[in-house]
Amino acid sequence: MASTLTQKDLDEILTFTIALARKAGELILEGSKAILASHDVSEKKNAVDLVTEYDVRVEELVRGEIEKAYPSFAFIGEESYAAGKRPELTDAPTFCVDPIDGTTNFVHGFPHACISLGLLYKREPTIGVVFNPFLNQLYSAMKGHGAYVNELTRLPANPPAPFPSLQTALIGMEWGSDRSASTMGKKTRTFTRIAGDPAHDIPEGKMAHGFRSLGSAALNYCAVAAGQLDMYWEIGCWPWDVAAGIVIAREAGGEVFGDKESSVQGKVFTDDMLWGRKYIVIRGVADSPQEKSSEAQKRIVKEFYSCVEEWEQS
Ligand code: LIP
Repeated sequence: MASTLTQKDLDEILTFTIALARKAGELILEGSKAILASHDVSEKKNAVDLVTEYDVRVEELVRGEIEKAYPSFAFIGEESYAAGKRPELTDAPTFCVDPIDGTTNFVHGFPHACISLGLLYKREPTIGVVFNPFLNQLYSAMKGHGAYVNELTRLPANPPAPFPSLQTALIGMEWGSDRSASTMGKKTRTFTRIAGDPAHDIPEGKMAHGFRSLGSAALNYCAVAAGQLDMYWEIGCWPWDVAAGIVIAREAGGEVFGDKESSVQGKVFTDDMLWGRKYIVIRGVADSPQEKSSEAQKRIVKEFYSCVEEWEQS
């Protein structure tokens, strides 16, 4: 296949990727039964950065199918990266894959784990497919062509609500794998500012409606795309956690931003932020006579980042 993709090529790639996600889902379900019986779990960076043989087997399955169908495409995968592969990101079509996103959930039998298959084209997140086989929920999107759940329901499923402030927000937040005193202090102070009650001794508190910690970055993006979460922020994810979700969220009217400095300047996500490991995604917001959706999203991100103490992820 030529390195320049036509719309027909992209349509075929999306169909292939959806079928591949479902095939990988079968192995994930098989692996869940096996791991819940064997409890055979390994550690990567530390005791909360988990991996199983099925993370590796699913990635091998997916990589093999991609190499057969699209031998000229590049491949970035979580477990290949962990094994030392450091592919350079180029303009070439590149699959960016997390074979099991939400491995901790997978290990515990908590049914919020998925495969995340993103296609980067000219470094842009262009196709995204996220499949949770435990709940049979498949999210898919192509840049400029909308986002869907189970291929039929366009996202967001309901008209986007206004987003007056953080006070009305249900926010995806994760504890991640960096549990050092320094990082935990910044996380908990950030969480306290966002959830705290300004009328009860937390003067900068935003008293947000709440946090949800699903344990899967990709599924958090899908929840934002579906309008179930208002936003999701995390420091420490990798490109394979977010590549597919960025397409799905954006095609559902959402917007993605990067670190505090760029977000406060109103800069939306660009491909140079892909390896930045600091990401925040905001759901679509209804345009109003006073404020367009994009303006509301930038306003919310600035309000959010006014509460954040950032750290550099190891
Ligand atoms: C997970 C991410 C999640 C993060 C976890 C973990 P994995 O990816 O999706 O957002 O909080 O620490 O990194 O490791 O399950 O593929």
